[in-house]
Formats: sequence, C-alpha cells, structure tokens
Amino acid sequence: MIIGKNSIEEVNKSQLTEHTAAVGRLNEQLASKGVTSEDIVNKLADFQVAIPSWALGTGGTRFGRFPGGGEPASLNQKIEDVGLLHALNNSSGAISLHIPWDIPSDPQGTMELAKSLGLKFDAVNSNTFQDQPDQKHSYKFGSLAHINKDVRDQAVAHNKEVIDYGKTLNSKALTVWLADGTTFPGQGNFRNIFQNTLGSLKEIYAHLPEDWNVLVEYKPFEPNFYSMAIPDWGTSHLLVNQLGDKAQTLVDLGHHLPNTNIEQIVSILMMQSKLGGFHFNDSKFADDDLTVGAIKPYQLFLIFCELVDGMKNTDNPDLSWMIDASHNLKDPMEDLLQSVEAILIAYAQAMLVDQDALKAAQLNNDVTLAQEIMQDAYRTDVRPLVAESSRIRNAAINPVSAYRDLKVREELIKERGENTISTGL
Ligand SMILES: [Mn+2]
Repeated sequence: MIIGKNSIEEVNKSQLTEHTAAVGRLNEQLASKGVTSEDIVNKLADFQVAIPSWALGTGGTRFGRFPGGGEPASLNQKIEDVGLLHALNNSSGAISLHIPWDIPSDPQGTMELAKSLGLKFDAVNSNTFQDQPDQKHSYKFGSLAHINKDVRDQAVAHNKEVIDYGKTLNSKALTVWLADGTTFPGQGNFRNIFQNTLGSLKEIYAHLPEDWNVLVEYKPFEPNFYSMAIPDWGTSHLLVNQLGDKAQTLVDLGHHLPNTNIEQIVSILMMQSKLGGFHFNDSKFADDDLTVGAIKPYQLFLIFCELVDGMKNTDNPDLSWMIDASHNLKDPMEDLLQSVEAILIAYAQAMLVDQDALKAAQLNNDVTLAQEIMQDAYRTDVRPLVAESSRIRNAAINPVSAYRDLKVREELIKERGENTISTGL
C-alpha cells in the first residue's frame, strides 16, 4: 500500500478550517510573548525520528502475544510500513534495523525501496541476547562479557557482521545493548565482566568505518537481576571514553530505575560530547516500552529542554533519534504515530522556554519564577504547530485520524492476510 499526496490532501480538507483557526489563535498568543512560530514549525518539520523494525508488529509480553492482522512479514514490508507512517506524519524518515531479524538479502533493492519512500537507515542493532539456530556457542551466560573467550569472539564477530550489513544500507551507527550480567551473587566477578566487555567492544570499535559511531546502551536490570554488565550511564560513559571519539552513550528512557533524573544525565553527557542517541518510550515502572508521552509527558518535556539547550550550547555530535517500543494492546502503527507526535510536542514545548528569562531567574535565585517559566512553556498547547509542521510537508494534519480514514490497517490485512506474524520481539 502506498499513500499518495492526493489522498492525504483529501483527508486534510475536512480539518483545514478548524486547523487554520487553531494555528491563528496560537500564533496570536505566542506573538503577545514576542515569539514567532515560523522557526519552530520549520524545525519540527525537519525533525526525523527513526522507527525500529521490531515495533511494527505486536510484541507482547512474556505472558503472551496477541498478533494483529496485516503485520509485516519481511524486511521490505517493514520498510513499506515505515513509508506509510512517514507519508502520514513526515517525521518518520528513518528505520532502525535489528540483525539477524532483518538481514538484507537484496541490499540494492531494499535501498531503492527505502529511497522511493524518503527513508534512510539509522543505527543497526546487534543481538547477542538470544541464541540463533545455527550458532556454535550459547549466550546463556553472556556474550561480549562472557567468561569464555570463544563465546566473546563469536559475539564480536556477530557485531562486525552487523556493521557489514549496515554498510550495505548506508547506515552510520551500530547500537550495542547487552543482556550480559549475573542473577545471583557470586556468579561472576564485576571487574572481569567489565574488562571483558571493554575488550570485546574495543575489537568491534576497530571494525567501525571512519564515518561510523558505536552507541552503547545501558540498563539497570533485566534479564539479569543481580548485576548487569552495563547497568548505568556511568559505566557506559567509562566504556565509551576508553573506546574513543566514535563511541557514545545511548539513553533509552525505559532503562532507568524509577524517578531517575534522566534530564540531568542528558545534560552531563552532552557537556562531555558523549550523548550519541536516544531510544524513546515511556514507562510506569521500568522497561515497559509503552507509547512515548503516555505516562510521563512532563519528564519528556524536561528531557527535551536539556536536548534543545545542549544542541545549542555544547559540542555534542548530532544524535540518532529512535523509538524503542513494544506493543501489546494497540495497533503498532497507531502507537508509533502517537509516539512521534508526543516527541514533537515535547520538542516544540522545549523550544518555547524563554531561555534568557530563565537564566535571569537562576541568577536571582528566583525559584518561583523559574518554575513559572518552565511550566508556562509546558502548559502551552502546541499541537497546532505540530500539525502545521506536518501539513506544510504535505502530510496529515492529524496522522492518527488520517490512518483510520484511509483504512490503512484494513488495506494491509487485505494485502498480507489476517495471520501474519512479524519477526522480532
Ligand atoms: Mn533500547
């Protein structure tokens, strides 16, 4: 299925009058504060978030999986789905692949398909948290950190292979997330685990092309429950510092213990030019992988405040923006549209913070005023600007309602059938 500009224009027609009025009202409100929205709308329109290939199907939980119909069964179908999202919201212009779930058997054809849909390939992800049918050594007790060098070598070789696959698609980064760790005290030696992880990452780093980065993710627990090889941003930072300039930390919002101040981590990593990328999702407890903005939108806004400030005032390199989510209840495509919208809303709100006034309030230790400034931006309903950023690039004013109006899922079920199961989580 391909969504043409005409069908989007048709869907937009019925919403245009109301949308134009809403933009007008918001512009008036912003103008009274000396803000013009044009720059914000253009920045929103340029902002692209990569869709992970594994989020296009129903993920489920460890208790069960309830697949929906019309899910993508091949790499090219996943790319087609991201193309549909991008046509609807103009902000999903990239895809992040997972190897071995998405090995490109025809890279040239896959590249051409992606290009025709306006898509690029963001970071490729390796997988050493599962055993593959044909592999020699098991990852039951770890991969890059394993006590046995033969297992580490196998895991290093896999990561190098992922880089090689990524090169065929013009990807520019490798994301490494390790399930390695221990579940019982005494099971492993913390220093050995760290040194093995570092040694393996050094070998992978040496295989990186000149214009590539490696992004090192961290996670405090799960699947291991006593210690993880890379449990927190401090450990990731130690590793990427020792690896070199092409290594950065990746922040996954769900990979923190409850109430961790993620925005502070973002700020400090950017100061050190070591924030490489983001995995957006939301959570109530831990790695819940829920729709972005569904539970803690204020936290997302505060994180974006640091990102906007950091992008302006630090030398941190360009970031890879990615979603990392899993779906059990909603149509994955609708969920992803909601996630991208939540990201754009937080970005727009963060751009509304009056930075000069905030600095002055901080200088005067005027805590009340500082809070007023932050919350004034957060409490501004910026949805008309997000909608406008989509409309000016010929995408939908309201992507979720357009998805439903155009009966995208029904079409996909017609094309692919009721009982498709997408590869991945
Ligand atoms: Mn992640």
